This record gives sequence, C-alpha cells and structure tokens, in this order.
Amino acid sequence: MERTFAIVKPDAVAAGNAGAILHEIEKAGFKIVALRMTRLSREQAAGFYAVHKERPFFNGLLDFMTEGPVVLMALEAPDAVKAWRDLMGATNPEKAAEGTIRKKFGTNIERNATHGSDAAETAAFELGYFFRGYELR
Ligand code: 3AN
Repeated sequence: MERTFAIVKPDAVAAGNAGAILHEIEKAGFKIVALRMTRLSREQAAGFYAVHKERPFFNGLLDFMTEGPVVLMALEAPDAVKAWRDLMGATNPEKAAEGTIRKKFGTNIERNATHGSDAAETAAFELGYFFRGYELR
C-alpha cells in the first residue's frame, strides 16, 4: 500500500464538483484516509508550491489556489501516486485522456480541478505539510 496527497482545487469546489470527484476517487478503489475542507492562505500556497517559485505562472497559481475553498485529502491504494495521477489525467485538460478527472472537470492548464503528488517523496512532503501525524494513522 502507498499513500498520496490530493487536492480538489478552488475551480472544482466552486463549480460544485467536489462530490463527483470524491465519488470517482472511491469508485477507483482509493481509501480516503484523511480529508479537510479549507481555504489556503497565500503563505500556505506559496510554501506548498515552493518548487515552482521561479516559474512565470507562480503568482497566478497562488491567486487561483487562494480564490476559494479547497478539499485536501490523503489517499491510499496500491501504487497510489501513479494510480491517482492516471485517474487525474494530464496537467492540461485539453490533453487529458477521455474519462479522466481533468478531462471531465478541468478548464485549462491552470484551472485543472485537482492536484496529485508526482512522486513518493513529494507525497511524503505534501501529506506532512497539510496533515498532522494523528490524522494519518
Ligand atoms: P501537475 O499538477 O500535473 O503535477 P505541475 O506540478 O507542473 O503539474 O504544475 C503545478 C500546477 O501549476 C498545475 N496543476 C497547474 O495548476 C499550474 N500550472 C502548471 N503549468 C502551468 C502553466 N503553463 N500555466 C499556468 N499554470 C500552470
């Protein structure tokens, strides 16, 4: 078993798609280990996306990620990091495969409905960034 970190981003929450996305996650066999709805501060979002701070889209990404509530989750499944990225689809919803979450619920490369850790080490950092140890037992 492996764990990964997921976010239902502000676009998808605002559009009323959080429930449908959670349903997709459960249908695909993930166990939702932890879940919290919150609104990120700019500082929280900047720390989370620190690896992207030199990118031209960084400021816009912070505007977007703080514009409304998000749903934070710890997901568990065999090979969870890859399985969740496969279910999400490509970063750009226009390039995402049919049936993927970003294809169904994403708008563009920035407003792409969900986040998923890109590697096991990233997942460990991201889970620890948003959840306490006792929430991840
Ligand atoms: P992924 O979320 O698929 O791992 P990353 O890590 O490359 O993609 O990008 C992190 C987030 O930054 C994306 N989910 C998206 O919201 C935003 N992003 C990535 N590339 C761009 C871009 N070229 N223009 C605007 N936003 C972007």
